[in-house]
Amino acid sequence: MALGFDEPLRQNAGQFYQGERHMKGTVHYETRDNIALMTIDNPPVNPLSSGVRQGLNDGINAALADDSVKAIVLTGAGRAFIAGADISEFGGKAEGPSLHDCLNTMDASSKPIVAAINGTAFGGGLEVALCCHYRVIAPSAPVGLPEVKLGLLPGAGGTQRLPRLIGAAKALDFMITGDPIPGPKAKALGIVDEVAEGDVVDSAIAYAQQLIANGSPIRRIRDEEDIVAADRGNAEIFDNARKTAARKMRKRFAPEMIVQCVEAAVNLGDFDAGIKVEQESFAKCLQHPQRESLIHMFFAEREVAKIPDVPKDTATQDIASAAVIGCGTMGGGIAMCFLNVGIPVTSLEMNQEALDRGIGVIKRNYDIQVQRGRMTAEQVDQRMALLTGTTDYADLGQADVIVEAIYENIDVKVEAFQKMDAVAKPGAILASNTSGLDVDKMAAATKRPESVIGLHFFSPANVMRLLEIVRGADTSKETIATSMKLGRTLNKIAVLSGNAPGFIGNRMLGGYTRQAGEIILQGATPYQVDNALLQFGMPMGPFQMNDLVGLDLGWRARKLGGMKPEDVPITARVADKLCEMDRFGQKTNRGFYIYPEGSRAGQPDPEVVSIVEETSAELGISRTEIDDDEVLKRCLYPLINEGARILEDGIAIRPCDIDIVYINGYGFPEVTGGPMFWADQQGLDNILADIKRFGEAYGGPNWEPAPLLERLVAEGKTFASLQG
Ligand code: 3H9
Repeated sequence: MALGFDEPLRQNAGQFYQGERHMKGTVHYETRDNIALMTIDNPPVNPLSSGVRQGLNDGINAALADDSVKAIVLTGAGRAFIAGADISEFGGKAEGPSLHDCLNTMDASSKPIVAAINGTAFGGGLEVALCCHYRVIAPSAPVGLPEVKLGLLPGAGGTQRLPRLIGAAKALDFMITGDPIPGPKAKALGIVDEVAEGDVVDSAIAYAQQLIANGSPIRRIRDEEDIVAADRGNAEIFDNARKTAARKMRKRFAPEMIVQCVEAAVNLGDFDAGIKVEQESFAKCLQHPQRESLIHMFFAEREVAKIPDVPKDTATQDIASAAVIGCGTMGGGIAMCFLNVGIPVTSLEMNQEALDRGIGVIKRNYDIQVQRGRMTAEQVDQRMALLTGTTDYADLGQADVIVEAIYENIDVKVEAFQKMDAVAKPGAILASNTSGLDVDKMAAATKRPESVIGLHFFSPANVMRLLEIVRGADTSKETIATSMKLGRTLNKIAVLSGNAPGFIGNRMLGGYTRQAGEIILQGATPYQVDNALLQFGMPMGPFQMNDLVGLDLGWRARKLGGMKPEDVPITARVADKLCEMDRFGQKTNRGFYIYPEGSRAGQPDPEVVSIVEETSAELGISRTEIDDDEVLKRCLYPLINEGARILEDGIAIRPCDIDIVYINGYGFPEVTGGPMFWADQQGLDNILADIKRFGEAYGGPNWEPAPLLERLVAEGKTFASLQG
C-alpha cells in the first residue's frame, strides 16, 4: 500500500533534483502495513549516485518520522541491489549528501532496517547492506567488495564492519581478491542472515515483521567487538594477507591499504577510530594514479563493445556448434574455448595421427586442471563428449561457425577458405585465426565475403582473455555483431580491428621488439632490458618472451626462405647465433637465458653477453651505457607512436580499444591503464620530444612521429580527447 509518499519523495530524492541540481537516481518510497519499503532505482545497476544518496537520507528520515512505520526494508529495482559507489563521480565534484552521511543516518536509525538483496550488491552496495541491521538475500544475488580491482578499498565502512562480522582473515581474503560470492555462500560466511526462499522483498518484509513481533534489538555491526578482539595479537593473519596481495595483486597500491585498515579494525578497538583510518586510506587510493588507470580500464572494457556503425539491436545468429580447422596449439586451445562453455566442436586435422595427437593434448590440458583441483573428472568427461574429431571437411557442414587455425601463410589460408566455403551451411560464419594476414584475401576465396571475419585468439587460447575481431571490407554487420557476442559467450574481451597487416596488437609490437634488439647491440644487456620492463610491470621482458616462444621459429623461417646471412636484420643476429648453437629458448633449456632442468626461471648467462658484444663489434656499433629510463622509453614509445597511426588509419575505433588489446593480449600492466592512457599521463609533448630526440640519435622508422601525435601536441590535446 503506497502512503501517497511515493511521489513527493521521488521528487525530493531523484526527479526533482535531477531537474534542479542534476542529481542522478531515485529512491521510491512506499509503505506496506507497518513497513517502509525503499527501492533504489538508478538503471541499469543502481550505483549510489547523488540522487540515490539523497533519496536514502530522505527515505530513512521519512520512515523515522512516521509513527506507523516500525521497520524499514531496503531493496533495488531491476537486476541489481546496488552496484557500489557511482564510479563516474570519482575525480569530480559530487553533489548531494556523502555516502557517509547516509550510512550515519542508517546506523543511527531507531527502527530496524533490513536489506532485501535482490541482485548484485558490490562495493558501496554491500557496505550499505552491512550498515543495515539485518540482511536477506536472493539465492542468485552475488555480493562482493571489488574496490581493489579499481585501485580502491571499501571506503564506506566495509573494512571495519566486515571483520567484525566474519573475522579479519576471511574479510581480508574477500577484499584483497575482490571476487564476488553467491548468496548462499554469503550466508555460510555469515555476511547475510537469511537466503530468501521466494520473493526476496516478501521474505525481507516477513523477516522485519518477525523482528518487530519478537521485539528483537537492533543489531549494529559497528558495536560488535568480540570477533575482532579474538583476532587481536594474531600477526599471522596480516602476514598471510600481505603474501596473498604480493602474489595475486603484484604492484598494486590498494591491497596494502586494505591490510592497514583491517589492522586498525582489529587493533584499535574503536569503530570510529577505524573509520578514520579507512577514510584517510581511501583518500590516498583515490589520489593514486592507479585508481584513475583502473577506472579507465573498467569503462574501456564496456566501451569496446560499442561499435559506432553496428547498432546494439543488430540481429545476431545463434552459435550452437563450432568447427575448428587445425588441432595444434592454437586450434586445440580454441576448441577448448568452445567446449568450456558447452558448445560442441568438430576438430579437423590433416590426418588421423595429427588429430589423435591434438585431441590427446586437449585431454591432457583438462587432466592438469583436475590435478590442480580446478575441475572434476566428470566435467572433463562432459567437455570431451562435446568434441568430435574428423579429417574430412564435409563433416564441418553443420557448424554455425568454422574457425581456421592453421599455418600462418596466406596461400594455405586461402585454400582452407575455399574448402570451408564449399561445405559450410548457408549463413555460417567463416573465421580465420590469423594474427595479421589479409582477411579480405581469404574472403575473396569464398562466395560469401559477408560471412568472413578474423577471430584472432591469443596463445594459450583457452587462457588469454583477448579476442581481436577483424572486419573485412565486406563483413556484414550481422557477422560482426554475432562475433562480438560470441566473444562474450566465450568469456573473452572482444575488440574490433580493421583489416591491416598485424591488425592492432601485432602491428604495434614490431617497434617494441625492434628497439629491444637494437638496444642490446648499442650497450645494454638482454637482462637489463628485460629487467627494466619487468620493473615497469610487464609479466616478462622481450628476451624472456623470445625464449618462451622459441628463437628457432624466426631462424628457421629465414633459413627456409633462403635469406643470406648479411640480409638478416641486425636485431635478429644475436638470436640466430644462439640458434646455431642449438639454443632455441626454454624448449632446449638454453636461449638468452639458461634454464635449470625443469625450471622456467631463466638465469643470465655471461656467454650470451659475450655473443652480444661480439655482434656489436662485427656490426661496427660502439657500445655505451644506456640507462633504464632510456631502455623503457625506447621500447614503449614506438608502441604509442604506432598506436597513433592505427587510430589515424581507423584500424582501432578508439584509444581505449588499443589499451584493452595491450593489457589483455600483451601483458601491458593494467595499473597503467594501457599504452595510450599511460601516454596521456606522461604528456604527449614529452613523448613527442623524446621521439624526435631518438630519431636524431638513432634514426629508423620507429622515430618518425605519427602525424596524429604531432597534431594532438600542437593543439594541446590528449588521446582521451579523441573519445569525446
Ligand atoms: C565503491 O563502491 C567505493 C565504496 O567502497 C566507497 C565509496 C565512498 N558506477 O558492467 P555492465 C555502468 S567503488 C557507475 O555492462 P553487467 C557501466 O559502466 C565501486 N556506473 O553490466 C555500464 O554503463 P554503459 C564498487 C556503473 O550487468 C552499465 O552500468 N563497485 C557502475 O554486465 C552496465 O554495466 C564495483 O566495482 C558503477 N559502480 O554488470 C562494481 N557499475 O551501459 C562495478 C556499472 O553506459 N560494476 N556501471 O556502458 C560491475 O562490476 C558490473 O557493472 C555489474 C553489472 C556486475 C554491477
